[in-house]
Amino acid sequence: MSTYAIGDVQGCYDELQALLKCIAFDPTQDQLWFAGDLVNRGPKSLEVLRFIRSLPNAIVVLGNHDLYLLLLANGHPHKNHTLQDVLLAPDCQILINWLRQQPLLHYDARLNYLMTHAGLFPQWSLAQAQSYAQEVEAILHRDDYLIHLQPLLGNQPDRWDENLNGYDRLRFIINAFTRMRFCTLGGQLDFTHTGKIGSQPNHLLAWFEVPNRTSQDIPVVFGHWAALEGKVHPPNVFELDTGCVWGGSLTAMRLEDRQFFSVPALTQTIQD
Ligand SMILES: [Mn+2]
Repeated sequence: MSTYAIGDVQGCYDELQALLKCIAFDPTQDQLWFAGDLVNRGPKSLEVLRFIRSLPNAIVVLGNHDLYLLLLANGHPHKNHTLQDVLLAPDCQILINWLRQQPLLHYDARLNYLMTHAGLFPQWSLAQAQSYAQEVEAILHRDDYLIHLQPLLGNQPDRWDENLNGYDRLRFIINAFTRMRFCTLGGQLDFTHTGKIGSQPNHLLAWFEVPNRTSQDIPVVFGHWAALEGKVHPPNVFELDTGCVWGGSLTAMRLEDRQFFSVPALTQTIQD
């Protein structure tokens, strides 16, 4: 039995199937972890959702595009999406209700890996991160989650304070888990810079480069930051988004031995 963590699929269903063939995936033996952003920008989000939901034991954490789909499905406009097939599908609500039950964070104590979409906020311990993720998950699981969804999106506050409350608190938690890339030494999140390390202004660091990160001893698998091209490997930091939807590749990491597997993008899949 092997456990494979897979980066941002973003509707690249054909590449996902090619990747599973490449790793000789056996659904009765192996487990797949998905680092979020299952959908959007690519051509086959509907097929991706149906397939991953059908797997017996897949682990999924939510990414920012997955959260946008929850909003879209409930009538909120979002520009430049490729999610029309999901929205028009007869099983749209089934898929949406499955998606919103997925966590922001997954930690496997046996394997000792943490997975989130964007990473682990430098100031948080594992226990804090787990507890904060659960605060947001509890909202998404509520029958009335819809009325809370829209107020949860935005860029502020960009500094963590344990005393934050209400939507401000939940919004920071969501951003840390699903949108974080660069931040300051003091942990102020930046949502402007999305490029490679070195492309940012001097006062910003990749979240995993902040000195003395609280949880630097915990291996983290994450996606979201395609510009890193999966090439950045400080200790315990494993970025899996290799930009399939941008014409790059789709990558899986076998957690047991840290071996990587990639398949190239089959076509230029970007649609505006
Ligand atoms: Mn993302």
